[in-house]
Amino acid sequence: VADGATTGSGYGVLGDYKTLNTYYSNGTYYLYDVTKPMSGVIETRTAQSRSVLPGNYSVDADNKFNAVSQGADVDANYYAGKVYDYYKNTFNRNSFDNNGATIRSTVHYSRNYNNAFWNGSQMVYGDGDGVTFIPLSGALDVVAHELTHAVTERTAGLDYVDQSGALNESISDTFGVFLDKGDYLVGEDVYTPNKSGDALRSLSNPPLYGQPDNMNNYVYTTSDNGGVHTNSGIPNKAAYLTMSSLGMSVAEKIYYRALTVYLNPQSNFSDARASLLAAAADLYGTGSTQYNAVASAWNQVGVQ
Ligand code: ASN
Ligand code: ZN
Ligand code: CA
Ligand code: CA
Repeated sequence: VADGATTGSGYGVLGDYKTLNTYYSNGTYYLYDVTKPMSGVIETRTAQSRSVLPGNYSVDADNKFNAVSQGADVDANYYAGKVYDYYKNTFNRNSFDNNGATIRSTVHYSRNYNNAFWNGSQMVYGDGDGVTFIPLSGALDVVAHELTHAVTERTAGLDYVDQSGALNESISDTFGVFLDKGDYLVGEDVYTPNKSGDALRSLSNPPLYGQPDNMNNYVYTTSDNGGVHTNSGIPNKAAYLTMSSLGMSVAEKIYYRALTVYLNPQSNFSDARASLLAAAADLYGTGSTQYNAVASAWNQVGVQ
């Protein structure tokens, strides 16, 4: 049989069945999606519980990725494809670099690793310890969060420290919500498997998970690059207020234009307000209801 694109199947982290774009070569099937209109591919590898990147290709002998241990591999590739499709279909953005770059993920990173990250070249996912997290690629909003770090890096380039870093985090959470429509929570699908209803963060109610939702409560700290995962609650609340007031399809247009046209590496919260207002003015006009909703959202979190 010739090498080439095939269709396989598998089960995700949560046990959900899905069809997969796979690739056949030399008697082996790969989580390697060549079906997108990009020059690169969407591929997934496994670190096999070690910390060496990028690791070995995720493979299967019969194109049925149905072992429980393959759930992380399946979802990393499937959800990376969903995020690619979202940016392409919504903004005509072709991969994180807008030039069709390969989207690579490595799963089963380290042991009991309760995190995921973009390392400047690829996404990396732990399996979690089974108490705080299950394998983190099992959540579309987490995958969207990590891949959006790559988009931010290639566009606004927000420095990962202090207010610009908190904006960087907030942009990733916000696009996670745009992609995983239906809730304002981040990480709920993979967080604390023994406790339902909770999440890593909430955009509608940041204080529920220890984040400020107003400048009055901004946290000054030297840990976490100046509290980037804490102070992101302030722009996250502004994003929630914008989304709930204008709807997702208007809000995502404003956010994407601000990210790609107006924000820069040194942007602070006040600059984010101005960038979103400039984007809203371009799209809908100064003083439009959309423009005024952005201004109101940032007023409510204490950013002028
Ligand atoms: N999961 C974290 C994030 O994407 C990892 C990190 O701190 N960079 O923000
Ligand atoms: Zn992040
Ligand atoms: Ca969510
Ligand atoms: Ca939970």
